[in-house]
Amino acid sequence: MYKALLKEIEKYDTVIIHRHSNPDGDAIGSQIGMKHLVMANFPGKKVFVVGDAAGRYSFMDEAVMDEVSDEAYAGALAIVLDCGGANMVNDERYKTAKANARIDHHMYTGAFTGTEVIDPSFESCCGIIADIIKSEGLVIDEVGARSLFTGMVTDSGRFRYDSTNARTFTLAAFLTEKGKIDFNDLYSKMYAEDFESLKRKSEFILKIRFTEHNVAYIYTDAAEVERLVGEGMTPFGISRGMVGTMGDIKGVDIWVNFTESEGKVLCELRSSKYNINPIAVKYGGGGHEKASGAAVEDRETALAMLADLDAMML
Ligand SMILES: [Mn+2]
Repeated sequence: MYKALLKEIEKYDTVIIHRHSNPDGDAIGSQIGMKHLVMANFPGKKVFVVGDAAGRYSFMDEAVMDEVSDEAYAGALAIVLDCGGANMVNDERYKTAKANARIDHHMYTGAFTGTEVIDPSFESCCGIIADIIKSEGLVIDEVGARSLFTGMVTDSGRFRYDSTNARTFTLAAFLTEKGKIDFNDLYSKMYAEDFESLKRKSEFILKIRFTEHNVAYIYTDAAEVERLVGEGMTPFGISRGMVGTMGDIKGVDIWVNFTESEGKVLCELRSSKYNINPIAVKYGGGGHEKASGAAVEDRETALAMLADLDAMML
């Protein structure tokens, strides 16, 4: 599986690396890591990274995206990272490349590029790339190794979630050595929080409610979203950004964050114990066993989803 991808990279002089919108540490980390994999092992190629701004991961080295012309795609290989579906990819031009490929760790829902390396047993896309480097005997420089390590940390919840296993630590150790990683420096950048955002979180903590069987949820309606957007938040920042406020409540095994946005209700589902993915899929969404999302039509549908989650606790 890895060799087919490396053969593809070999064939093209230009490699353009894509990932999902609203990038997390794994999206940016895998993108920069992949760029350095190509630069270090396939010298002479032009390598670009594209997508929306790195946001809170701007502290990472080389997290500024490239401007790439449409013409550059004509003879290029586009590699899509950390995207479970075609709808997740930022910048659709990956479809116009001479060839395309994908590396991903989300649940497999069908191929949408030419050469695919998909393995949902990995905690992160960065982990797969690290495994490619290690098992194929490739080289990686410090920036590449640090970027990949960062994505492994963020997507594994600092080595906490299910998919964390001995292989995760073996690969993390491999990257630690290659990247000369200073954990204190890296983690303080990764988890630094300004006071405004801390205050914001406290607002959301006060909005937490519970179903009969202890599913925690937050519901933010359109009027509140409008007010919060006026104060500088984004619907995505409310939806994805605030679901974690419910993550460590004693006695709560499932939690969900509902956010009304653009006539729909964004739903972020999480669990520390149960596979909530089938509920997300039932409502047209997807993701991982314990972290999934969907966008449903209205409040009524969102509450039906909440009832389904509550029924899981019976
Ligand atoms: Mn990921």
